Amino acid sequence: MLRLFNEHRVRPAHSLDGLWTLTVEDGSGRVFPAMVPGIWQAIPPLTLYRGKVRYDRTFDTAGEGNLLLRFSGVSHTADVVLDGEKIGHHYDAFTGFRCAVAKVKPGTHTLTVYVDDSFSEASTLHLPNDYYTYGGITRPVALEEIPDAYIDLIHFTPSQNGDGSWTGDVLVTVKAVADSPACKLVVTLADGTAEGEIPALKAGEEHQAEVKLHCTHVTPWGLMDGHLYDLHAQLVVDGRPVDDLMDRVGFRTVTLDGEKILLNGKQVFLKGFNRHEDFGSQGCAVAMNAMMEDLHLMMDMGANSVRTCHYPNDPRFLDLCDELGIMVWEECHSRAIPGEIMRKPLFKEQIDGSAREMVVQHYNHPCIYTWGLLNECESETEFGHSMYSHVIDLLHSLDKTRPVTFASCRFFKDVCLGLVDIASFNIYPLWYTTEDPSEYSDRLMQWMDENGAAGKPIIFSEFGAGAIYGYYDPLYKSKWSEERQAEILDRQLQALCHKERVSGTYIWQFADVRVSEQWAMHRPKGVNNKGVVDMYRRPKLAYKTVKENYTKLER
Ligand code: ADA
Repeated sequence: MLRLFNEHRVRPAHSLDGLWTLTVEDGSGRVFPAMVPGIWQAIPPLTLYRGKVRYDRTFDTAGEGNLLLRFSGVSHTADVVLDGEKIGHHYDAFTGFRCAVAKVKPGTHTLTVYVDDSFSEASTLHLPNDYYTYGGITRPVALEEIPDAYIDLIHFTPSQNGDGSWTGDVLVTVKAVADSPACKLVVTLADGTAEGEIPALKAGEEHQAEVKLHCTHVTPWGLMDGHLYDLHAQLVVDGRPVDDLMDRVGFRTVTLDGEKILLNGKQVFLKGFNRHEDFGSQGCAVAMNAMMEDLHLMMDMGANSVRTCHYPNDPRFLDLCDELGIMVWEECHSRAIPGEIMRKPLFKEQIDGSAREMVVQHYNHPCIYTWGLLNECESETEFGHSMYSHVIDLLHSLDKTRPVTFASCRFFKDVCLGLVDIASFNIYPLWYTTEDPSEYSDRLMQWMDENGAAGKPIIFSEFGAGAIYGYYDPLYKSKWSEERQAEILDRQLQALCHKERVSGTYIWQFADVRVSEQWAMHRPKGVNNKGVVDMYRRPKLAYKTVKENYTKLER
């Protein structure tokens, strides 16, 4: 399943997860059985392979009908072929895509997905970086049987009324894969029901219907107190449901009151971690039990928030955050993109794609409180200001309910803080620099307030230190020792978590992650070792330090 829950009660849906055949497209003719979801780097001869492969599998259909193939994530470029005919293309590992095919004949079908994880002119977001770009069909795949007109998307926007009741604005997008008759829309949520009309549609057309639900007896979604409700949309023809789509939503509002972040009108302080999707030998194809293990570990340390550095996450992880009441800073795919690449026309196309797909696909998650963009990119130049302004405008146009932020590292020269709703900086005092964390953060915040952040919340979106798991040096606490990391994190947390001007802190980082070959020179063992746990979630000494700081923090 692509989600934590079954998205359909009416539409037939089938998982295509499991064993596919992988053929390496390097002229070697090598063939391997490959698990989907999964990374091909988990196949020993392919651990260092970067390039093209093809995945093949068959499936059977009993009668003629329309099919919808849904991919939750392919890393990083996919070309989809059904029975020899190309039906889809997608760039970027971290957002999903779908391919609709009309009037497929009954029988056995061959599905082929060409996957490319190479670094090339065709990729401006997936680059050699301080995280690893894996290769594979890395998130779940589903095959769904759809009528001529089907429900493509439902967006839910909650608002609270003066009497404490809630209103849910629901926008349903219906697409026609073939000419379709008019039908009725029925939407149910909690104790509310609403209906709408969908007109007859021609193949390729789409229609958006808005309905409003009034819900009186609902419990708001809260921090570490997630309350979710099934939002169910159905298409009905002659009294018979012909299609449906279900999501799980929460009644909550995120607002900013000057320097404060409010959840349902109440100020929150975000005690967070930065978390890459990378778990031991599974790479970015993180299984759900591993996602839950990560969340248990973060909650055990007293965290209440996660930053999805530096890309949209697996919807199942967001579903878990929804269920647990964990607040999420999700950001579109970009980490320290070089200026010359940002200036390519292709970059604008690909960053727009990541931002748009992130918001459209993840809009309903109550856990997401802010959209982030362009981590540590060129925010100190006029060109950078125009690019940040463009992406921020796009995010605001797609979602009028959530604030926007980005994590800067352009100290004392950033020119984009005036563009955002929440001002955020990544700092590494005592690791990359020698400044005292408290003095440095005070000086930086004063500068921020003089340069666009005044009257806005401030978040320290990254801080931390490296430690090689198992390297102890109790006497000298030398660099890369676990003792040094614990000491630095303690001083950083003591400095940042107690300042009134600060609305949130995100430790860099939750777990060690593999980095690109090109970064390995700067990263012992080819790993970013700033995790509080290692790649296999074995706690370092800093685990206890973080737990003492976050669990004792009453804000
Ligand atoms: C930056 C960057 C992170 C990571 C970190 C580090 O702040 O945003 O992705 O590279 O530095 O470990 O140095």
